Amino acid sequence: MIGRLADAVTRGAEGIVQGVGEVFEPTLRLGVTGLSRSGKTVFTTSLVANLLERGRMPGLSAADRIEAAFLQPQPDDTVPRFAYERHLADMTGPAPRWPDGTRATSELRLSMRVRPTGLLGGVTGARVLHVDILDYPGEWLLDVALLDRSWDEWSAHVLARLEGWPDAAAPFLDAARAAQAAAKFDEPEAARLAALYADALQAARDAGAYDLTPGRFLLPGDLAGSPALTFAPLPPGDAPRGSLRAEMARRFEAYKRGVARPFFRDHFARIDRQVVLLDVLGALQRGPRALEEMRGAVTDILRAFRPGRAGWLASLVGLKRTDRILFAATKADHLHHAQHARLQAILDAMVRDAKSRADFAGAETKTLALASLRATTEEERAHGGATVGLVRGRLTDGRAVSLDPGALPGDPSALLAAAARGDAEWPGGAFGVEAFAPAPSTLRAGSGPPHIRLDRAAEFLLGDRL
Ligand SMILES: Nc1nc2c(ncn2[C@@H]2O[C@H](COP(=O)(O)OP(=O)(O)OP(=O)(O)O)[C@@H](O)[C@H]2O)c(=O)[nH]1
Ligand SMILES: [Mg+2]
Repeated sequence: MIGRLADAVTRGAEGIVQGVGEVFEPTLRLGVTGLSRSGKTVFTTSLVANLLERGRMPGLSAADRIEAAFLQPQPDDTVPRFAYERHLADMTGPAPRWPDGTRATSELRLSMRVRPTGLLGGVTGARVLHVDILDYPGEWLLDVALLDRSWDEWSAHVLARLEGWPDAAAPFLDAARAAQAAAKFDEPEAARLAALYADALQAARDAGAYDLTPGRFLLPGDLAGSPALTFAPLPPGDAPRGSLRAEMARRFEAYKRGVARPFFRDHFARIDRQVVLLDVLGALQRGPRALEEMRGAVTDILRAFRPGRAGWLASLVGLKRTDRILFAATKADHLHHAQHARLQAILDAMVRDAKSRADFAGAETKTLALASLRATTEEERAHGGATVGLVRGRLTDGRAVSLDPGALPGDPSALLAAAARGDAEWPGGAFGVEAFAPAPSTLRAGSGPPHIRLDRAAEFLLGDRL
């Protein structure tokens, strides 16, 4: 309780200081949210590059009023800086490659000097807007699902979830059922169960599961091996003092208090605008169950954030109200543009559902199909009297190919229904998406890397504040 109060007090004081500064130089905190591999790091890198060099941003209406854009030291001295230059060089150089999965949080501040519009323009001179962006491992986002659960609730929830992935979880589930949890605590036994649990989470994730906590078990960062990460869920039963079950429960609480809550408090508190990235194509490829898992995970995350109002997470860590939220289906360059409307329609249907379950009151939302870094070009070919839209690019194994990615279904509700039923296959057969590598040497003077609709995303997220 005292910890919570102290948090609230420091947040309050910060708010005042920031409030005074904001009169002169407004700051916009952009939350780039998404499960692991959804495309956060690529999005952040390409957005920044395309705001620094605006040649490919016709959809950003304020683009010609931006007199200068530059990177500045970020406000939080204790968070590593986002390795923007390295990521950009990796993705756009002569032998381009995608960035590695993110293993820790990092932050970047982009500042733009903007000429105001209208009559005041000549009088007041240019203004500066700072945009702060945070990058983090997507796995850690899943922890919103454990913050409001007690040890017993959490254990019951994850054990029930793991029952649904028997191939992945059998060794752990057997061990958890056999454990002498009311007996005296023993560190090697705790470590053994924790290791089996971490393996089960990893295997279930590889099979398409999303709602798996704690996120740090999938990606420990610098906490690997610490007691806060050495616990596992156990079936209900007695928990006498000093028992294995009592100590596991204590460590779970320590994880919530010392790891999960500070992460959300420090990084999600003052978010003004959110972009939620979804690898819808990846989930389609993995099948109905993966799509349902993704929809469920996004719904949970949004319910915690309750973007329009302050949700339960806000009462816990002091979130600010987010007034705009963009949902983006990433990697749209895998499809010919004729299919983009269908990708967006599938995303629309998923989000509509999340919206009806989360409370969006007061937050403006939008959906887009985009590619942060366009790795393909398009071509049309005559085939049997019809024209087929192909995408051409280099696969990650180096082969140059022209592919017909096929058509997405026109009726998203049939897809979502198959997902909700837990069908093993899609009604119209499987979707295949090949992994393209970024195209070599894509940077031109005055322009950022090639993209699809990143300018529209920027317009929605930042346009009114420029
Ligand atoms: N073709 C294409 N692939 C993309 C694009 N953006 C991301 N990808 C693919 O998606 C992968 C994951 O992208 P990241 O930006 O690293 O994902 P992330 O959300 O930062 O993932 P974590 O750091 O693990 O949470 C990349 O390695 C690419 O293979 C895109 O615009 N086009
Ligand atoms: Mg990343």
